[in-house]
Amino acid sequence: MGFLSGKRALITGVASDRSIATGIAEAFHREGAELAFTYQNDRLKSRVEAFAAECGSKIVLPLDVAEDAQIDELMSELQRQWGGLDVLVHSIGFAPREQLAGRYLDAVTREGSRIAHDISSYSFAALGKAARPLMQGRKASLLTLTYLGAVRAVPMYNVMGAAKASLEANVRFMAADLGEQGIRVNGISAGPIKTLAAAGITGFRGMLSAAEEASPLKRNVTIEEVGNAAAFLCSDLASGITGEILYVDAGYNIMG
Ligand code: 0WD
Repeated sequence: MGFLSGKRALITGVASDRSIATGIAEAFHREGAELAFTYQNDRLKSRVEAFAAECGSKIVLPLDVAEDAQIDELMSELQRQWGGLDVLVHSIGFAPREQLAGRYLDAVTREGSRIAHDISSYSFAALGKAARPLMQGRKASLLTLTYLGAVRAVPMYNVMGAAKASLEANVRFMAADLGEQGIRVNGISAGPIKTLAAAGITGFRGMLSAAEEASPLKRNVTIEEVGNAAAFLCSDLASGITGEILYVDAGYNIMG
């Protein structure tokens, strides 16, 4: 019996077989969780449906986090099908491509900043607000994915750094808010991994090789490693941990 058996988990952010959310879903499935998935748009629908089937899941629902109505509809559907929710994984990030190149103050605009913060940070609070009634009376938890650019001025990460800093603050405020109901909220700060979202960051290959050279483990991390840490954080094994950002980055962040 896996350490997530009996847990019903919603996984957002599966966009390809390389997505971090894919690694998380695989670890959750292995540990016995029952899964539901969301897809951002019709282009991704059949891919997510095929992957959900591999995980023994039939619940695949649309979700564009920019749309409040879709968030409400998603939660109503989960309430109808499951009658509650134990785990929500937020693995969603976006900034317009031109924001993630060149110097910060040259690239950043009011609209670029608004979109990055809305999709990458506020959406976690929005999902937490909407999921709260479904999580009542369960040992529930929420998890998001963040990056070192939240706390360091990583070149080209630009406005996503500001959005991730806001997301990490959301982890703390949401944890403080939901703790009384026994709901935990955490983040994983993952090292660079080659995914679709990462491909949009200018100089991403440089980030990969820098992490490989300078991290204590002298390599990059995998979606399987992030998945395993996520499974732990969302399980009752982590019942004493909330409001935390756990680095899964081969130790890169500790190096001077
Ligand atoms: O190096 C990396 N890959 C790292 C990623 C290091 C540290 C953190 N992260 C974070 C990302 O910032 C993001 O928050 O992990 C999370 C997942 O990212 P990923 O797995 O690297 O990227 P990807 O496979 O592209 O999945 C992100 C998905 C989107 O994919 P595309 O490529 O189609 O934009 O987020 C989803 C979408 O499926 N997404 C949305 N979902 C719902 N509504 C929206 C939206 N409006 N926008 C993007």
